[in-house]
Amino acid sequence: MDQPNKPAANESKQRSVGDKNPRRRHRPRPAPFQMRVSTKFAPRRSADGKPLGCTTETSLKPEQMLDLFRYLKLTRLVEERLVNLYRQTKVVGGVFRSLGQEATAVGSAYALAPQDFVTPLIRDLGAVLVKGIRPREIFAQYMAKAWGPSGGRDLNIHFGDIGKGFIGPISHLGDMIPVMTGVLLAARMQKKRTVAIAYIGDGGMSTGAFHEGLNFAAVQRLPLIVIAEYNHYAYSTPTNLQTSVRDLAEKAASYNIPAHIVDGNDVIACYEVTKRAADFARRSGGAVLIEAKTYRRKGHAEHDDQRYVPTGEIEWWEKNNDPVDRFERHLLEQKIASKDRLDEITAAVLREIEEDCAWAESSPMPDPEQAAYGVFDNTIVPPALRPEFLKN
Ligand SMILES: Cc1ncc(C[n+]2csc(CCOP(=O)(O)OP(=O)(O)O)c2C)c(N)n1
Ligand SMILES: [Mg+2]
Repeated sequence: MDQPNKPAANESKQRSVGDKNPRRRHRPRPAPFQMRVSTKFAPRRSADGKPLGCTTETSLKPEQMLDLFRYLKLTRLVEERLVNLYRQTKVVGGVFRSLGQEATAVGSAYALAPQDFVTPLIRDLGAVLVKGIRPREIFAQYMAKAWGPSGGRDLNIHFGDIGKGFIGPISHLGDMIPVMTGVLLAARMQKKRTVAIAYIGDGGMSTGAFHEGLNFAAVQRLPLIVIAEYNHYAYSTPTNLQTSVRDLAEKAASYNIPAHIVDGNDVIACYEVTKRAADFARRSGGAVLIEAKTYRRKGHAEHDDQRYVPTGEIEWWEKNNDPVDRFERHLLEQKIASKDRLDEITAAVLREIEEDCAWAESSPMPDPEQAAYGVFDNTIVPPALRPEFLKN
């Protein structure tokens, strides 16, 4: 029988001699340091020079895979339409493309449950769409229209929808990591089993806010999944001038959290890795870092002519490692869908874009007076329509 005051045999061995502090006796010892980076779904070279496909190891059902295909196409084609609108000078501000890296945002966000949260960055439109935001909202937002989700107050994906689990990002890179950490702490206090993804670029990972946020999430064992997008550039700075680590996943060691390296252009691999991370996080395992290896085929925004990129690099990725081509090839080769079925999905996506873009274009621009509303809580403070001293 257990004797209440007698420590278990292994416990007494661990305790240092003369440790009289009863609180210290029961504190679990931190696990010894070990690198925990899984490379199970990391990029692989294609066997005998065959074009790359996707991983066949998946729990996804055929209908879910077609759903993923729809989201990939939707992301790419919504962005293509945004570029058209930009060239017609209808967009206010810049257009930021995720061309070539759509699978990272789509596959990862698809692995979450509806009650889970994401906070995407400019190159994660796919995650916004997976969270249920309609293309019409994106078009209206980019054109700063009155019917857009921020009513013309802000641009691109700088808006949110708490009900759909989408926390709008602010521009300051890295800052959404502590914000999402706070969201998860609040969820824990409310006894909710929410998991969240915060996306970050290779450049954004070098900020202080990133470190502070992830450190706190790790110490508190919060269910935060950080998806680090290794897309080779931050503006014009190549990643090797941005950080001295070879793999961004190595940074997990400083927080003693597990990490994965995933092929960010394989949508199934992105789903599988995030699903595993989400299950781990939800089981109270704590924070996880996922590094997605991908490539930014467009410049920072539409204005950027990419003159700093070595000749042939973009073309290589376009020809050999396009996430949409890879998935389409996979679906056909694995006989998950026929070419006709995929073409039908694409045609439906194009119809939706057509309809939603027309709706957004028909929206008026915001009424200037509206700028004064929603700055403070107008149930307490009236809108500051005109400062008193300007009234005469
Ligand atoms: C703290 C901070 N510093 C600088 C910027 C300006 N800025 C906006 S995007 C960007 C590059 C981001 O690169 P990366 O994090 O790799 O993301 P990517 O654009 O490649 O998706 C910079 C420097 C910013 N928004 N916030
Ligand atoms: Mg980058």
